[in-house]
Amino acid sequence: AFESISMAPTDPLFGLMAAFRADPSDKKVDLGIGAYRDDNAKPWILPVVKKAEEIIRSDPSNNHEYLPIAGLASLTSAAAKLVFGGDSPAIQEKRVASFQTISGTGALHLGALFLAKFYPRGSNPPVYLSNPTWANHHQIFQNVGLPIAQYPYFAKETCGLDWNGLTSTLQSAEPGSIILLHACAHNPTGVDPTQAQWKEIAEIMKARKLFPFFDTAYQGFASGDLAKDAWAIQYFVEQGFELCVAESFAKNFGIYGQRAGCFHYVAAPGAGAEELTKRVGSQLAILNRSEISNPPIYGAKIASTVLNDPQLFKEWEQDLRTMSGRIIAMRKALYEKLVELKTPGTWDHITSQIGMFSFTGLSEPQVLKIREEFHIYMTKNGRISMAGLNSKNVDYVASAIDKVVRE
Ligand code: PLP
Ligand code: TYF
Repeated sequence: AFESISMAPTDPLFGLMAAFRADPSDKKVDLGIGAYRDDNAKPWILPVVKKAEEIIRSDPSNNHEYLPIAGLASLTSAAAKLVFGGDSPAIQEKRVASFQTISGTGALHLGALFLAKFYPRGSNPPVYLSNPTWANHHQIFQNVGLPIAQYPYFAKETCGLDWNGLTSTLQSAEPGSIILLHACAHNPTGVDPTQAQWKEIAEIMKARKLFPFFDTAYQGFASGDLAKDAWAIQYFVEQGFELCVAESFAKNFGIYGQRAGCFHYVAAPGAGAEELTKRVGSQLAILNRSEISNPPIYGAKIASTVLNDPQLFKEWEQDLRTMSGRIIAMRKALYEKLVELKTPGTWDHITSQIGMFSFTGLSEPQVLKIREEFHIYMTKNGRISMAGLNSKNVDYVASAIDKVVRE
């Protein structure tokens, strides 16, 4: 049946990881994948996660049974409080439907599927993705048959936000269009709108009747402050939007492979909101059941144990500050070394960008050259994962950048 099937390209990011592993050089540096590494370039199990695992294992009632379709209730309720705030009126008014998913990717997929099936498709308005965005966004929304459009996001000249491009595109977007927004620590650029800019974005979206879908994969990981990293979402909820959120616990708990995440639907305030949320939830349950039956239990228990215990929660915040603090220190070290070397160009964006990634501004030929000559691996668009930098390799990376920029 599949004689004419074409060969799909390999995933560029996973290809980059494989090329790094195959490189025998002892100088090699992995700035590819967005996963946290400690100062010895090793994966880091958060101390609070180790504690939570001990608690789970020593609980005599622990088992490996199936979770309900909507997932672990103690996780989904704590996850909602984490993104929307502990005293969120939306939660109090019971207009939030929360489902545990296969990490952030699964949350995006459940949301995309729900939108493809139930969002009013009158004139078939598109889902707008930022340009650039996390490459998987394109596939996730395309795979459920939704039309894709893009809004400009990154200004090459400044390595900052393309504010005019962004706002003029939203202003001319067809009413009803769905706008995918990165809540914080934009992947791949590391560029976030300011709070004043978020307010303007909300104003335009309200006036143009655009539908927000937030992707939050870096809460607490970006600034080290959980509330600050959720500010944009909480502002939009406060403004009365009906919206969706895809929440990942991969990065902020360092439980990547456990696939813990949540999808949230929030109804606009007003009469009937609670009843509408129940109906939406009933349909989400059918979708989750047909896609995954029920979500995985172990990562959910880890996150739930930490989120529901005030003492562990405090320790988690400390671990988040350890990760975000090390990344911010590496940004500063890289910047200072480039300045010291008088590397041609401006490098302020290295320290003004936020989160796991930095868009260096290096061109594709420069990226390939730095890989061949210096064994430093980054994605072709010049994105580096800051977590791959450490006190032992940052000077080496800076001098390699310096050399390819001068060539
Ligand atoms: N969204 C963005 C922007 C991401 O960068 C990521 C991970 O890199 C995700 C979502 C979801 O990742 P996961 O499915 O591992 O939670
Ligand atoms: O580095 C990035 O941008 C991510 C990494 O399930 C990643 O794409 C890898 C696997 C996954 C989610 C994210």
